[in-house]
Formats: sequence, C-alpha cells, structure tokens
Amino acid sequence: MDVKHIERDYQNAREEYAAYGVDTDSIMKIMENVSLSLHCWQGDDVRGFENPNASLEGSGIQVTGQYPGRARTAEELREDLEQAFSLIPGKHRLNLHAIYGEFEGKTVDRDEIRPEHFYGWIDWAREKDIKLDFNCTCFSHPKAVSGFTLSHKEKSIRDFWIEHVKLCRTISVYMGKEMRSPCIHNLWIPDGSKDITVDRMNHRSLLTDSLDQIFEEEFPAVEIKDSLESKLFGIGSEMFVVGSHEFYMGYALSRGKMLCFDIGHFHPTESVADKISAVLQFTDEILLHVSRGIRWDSDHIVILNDEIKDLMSEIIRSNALDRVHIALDFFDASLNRAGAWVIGARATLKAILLALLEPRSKVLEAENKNDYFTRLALLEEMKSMPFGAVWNYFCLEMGVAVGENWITKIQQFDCDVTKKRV
Ligand code: RNT
Ligand code: ZN
Repeated sequence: MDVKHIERDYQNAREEYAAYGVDTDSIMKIMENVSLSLHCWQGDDVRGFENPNASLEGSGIQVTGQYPGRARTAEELREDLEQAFSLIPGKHRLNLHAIYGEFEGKTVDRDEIRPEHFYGWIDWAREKDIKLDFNCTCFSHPKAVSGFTLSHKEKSIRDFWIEHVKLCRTISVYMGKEMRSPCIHNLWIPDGSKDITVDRMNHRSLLTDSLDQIFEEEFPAVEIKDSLESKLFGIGSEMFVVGSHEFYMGYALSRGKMLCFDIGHFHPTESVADKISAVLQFTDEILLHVSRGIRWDSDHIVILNDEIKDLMSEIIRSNALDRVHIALDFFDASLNRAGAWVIGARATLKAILLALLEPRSKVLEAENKNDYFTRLALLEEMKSMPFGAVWNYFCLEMGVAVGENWITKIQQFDCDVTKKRV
C-alpha cells in the first residue's frame, strides 16, 4: 500500500467517524502514548539463560512447537526484540523474567541474582528508550519440581523462594530508578497439585505468610509496583491452584497490591472485561496479561477476537487507560517468534483503537434515555466502519510498515537471521 492511498483512505474514514461525533485525530494522539509491555519469553520458549536445558517441569506451563531459530543468548533475544519493536507502532516496554539475566557462564542460583546480572539489558533498554518490567521466576528449577514453591510445606524451600522474590523486587527497584519509570514486578507461582488436596487451607496460609515476608520491605511507587497473578488450573495442577483468583483478590486488596489478570487464567466463558470496572472500585491500578486461551492452553498468540475487543472496550468505557497496565503473555514455538510478538502486539493495539473509535457520547446518550434499540444499532453499525483505514494511517504516522509490508519484513528476517541459527 502506498502513502497516497493510505492518506486518502484515512481522510474518508475521518469524515465517516466525524459524522458520529468521533474525532480520529485526537484518538491518534491517545494511541501514540499507549505503551504495552512486551514479554521477553516469547523469543526463546520460556527457557532463559541460566541453564539452556532447564525444564518447565512442575511449572504448570508448557511450550509446544519446533520452529527453528529461537534466541539462545541475550544478544539474539535483543536482536529479535528490535525486529519486533520496529514493526509495532508506538513506544513500548519490555517485560523480563529473572532467568534472563546475563550470567556469563557462571552458575548463579535464584537466591544469588543481583542487579548486575541485568546491566546488559538496562544499557540496551536505555539506548533504545525502552522501559523495563520484571518477574521473579519461581519455576524451571529443582526446588520447584514438586509443584510447590512459596506455599511448600518445607520451610527451607519456602525460604529459598522468599529470598528469590525479595531479590527480584530489589532488582525491579534498581530498574525503576535507572529507567525513571516504575518497574512492575509481577509474581506468579505454579503452586498447586494434580489431584484432590485435603489441606488447601495450610498451603494458602503458608502462601499468605510467605507473601507477607516478601512485602515486608516497602519501596516508593515511583520505583516499583507489585502485582500478583492468579490462575485457574495448570498442567499437573488441575485440581488445586494455591494462588487462585479469590486468594489474590483478597490478598492484593487487603495489602494495597496490584492484581494481575491473565485473560487465559479464567473459566472459558468468564469475562475478564467485566472485572475491570468491578475491581477498579477498590484498587487504583491493575495489570493485564493479554493472551488467548485455547482448550487446555492459556497462552496462544493474541488475535483480534471478541474477547480482546470486549476487554479493551471496557477499559476505554471505564476511562481507565491510565489505570490498567497492559502486558502481553503468550508463547508459541511453532512459527517465527518475532512475528508472534508483532501479531499479538498489533492485535492488542488494534483492539484499543477500535474501542477508542466507539461513538461514546451517542451510545451513552441512548443508554441514558433507556433507548436500547439505538444503543445496539449504533454498536452494530460500528462493525462496518472503515477502522482499517485509521489503523493503517496510525502505523504510517508512527513510521512502521503497513499491511502486508510488515509480513514481508518478518519473512525476510526469518530467512536472513533466525533460520540461520543452527
Ligand atoms: C503462567 C503465567 C505467567 C507466565 C510467565 C512466564 O501461567 O501466565 O505469567 O506466563 O510468568
Ligand atoms: Zn500470565
């Protein structure tokens, strides 16, 4: 698509939306400031650089696919990320996991990691003007194979993981200061079991106690924001997950922490969209892990489906774009991994744009008059509006490839770079 056509189509779309009272130019300004947090772990199938042979056993997560070219080093991962970032319109963040430290061939256990292991990432992020978020890694480790970490019945195991998470919060604080942007530290643990567990109460009490120890030390919110992520079930934890939604909802609200909603971590017909305005009554901010649940897997690549559209609509309708942090969380090893990031990030941004393009005052006016016919008719009409023209123009304005051109860039990258990794 050439520039002339993109501009012409945009001018037409602009007029069409204006007829509904929607100002596409000002929406473009809002879009420019939307910042997603890209998850580093799509680039290497959640392996990290600690031990290339580490397994996800006991973690309740699994990566499938054999596509060649996963990143094996921090340099390769950064190369892939640069490619992905160059095709995603806007300025975005990077979300690291503790296993992605640069350990220089040394064995550095989880209770030994320090900010210095992330200097390479920090320097690179500063150079590229990318802000950082962080996650402790309480899986892929011999002390996690039992399936329990912070809620393990043995104190020595719990203490090990408590120490790890404390260190990760210190690293997050360091990153937050260095990048001059609060680093979101998200905690997700795999704890749970395959079959009927009779002492759920004990595990949950232990988890409460471990978390209280972890959060004993307080840091300024300009440096770190803590969030806690629940899950419904995992592979091998089908019957019992210690950190369930109710557990973390109670914990986060009573301790002033952020909740993280991974949209793949709920019952298939349960709507995370509907939770936004509910929890925002009681907490200032939340974190989202945007994903796509398919049957047993909670981590397929995000596409522009109804679930993501409803979710973003709810954020916009609640006026909460500045209170909801949006991170991506999926991993697929069956296709070019940089391409996977771009598909997911672009789909998420498209959903936000679509939500912003809703003729809010008109729909609201109808609703307030109990005119439900007009409300529904307007929402239906929006589905055939020229949203694609606005999206393409946004990409053009942000200097990223439009339409099929970005697909060609990934195909080229796949041939020139990732497929050559043997
Ligand atoms: C797992 C959680 C968690 C992980 C990452 C790697 O079910 O979604 O967020 O995907 O921490
Ligand atoms: Zn997640």
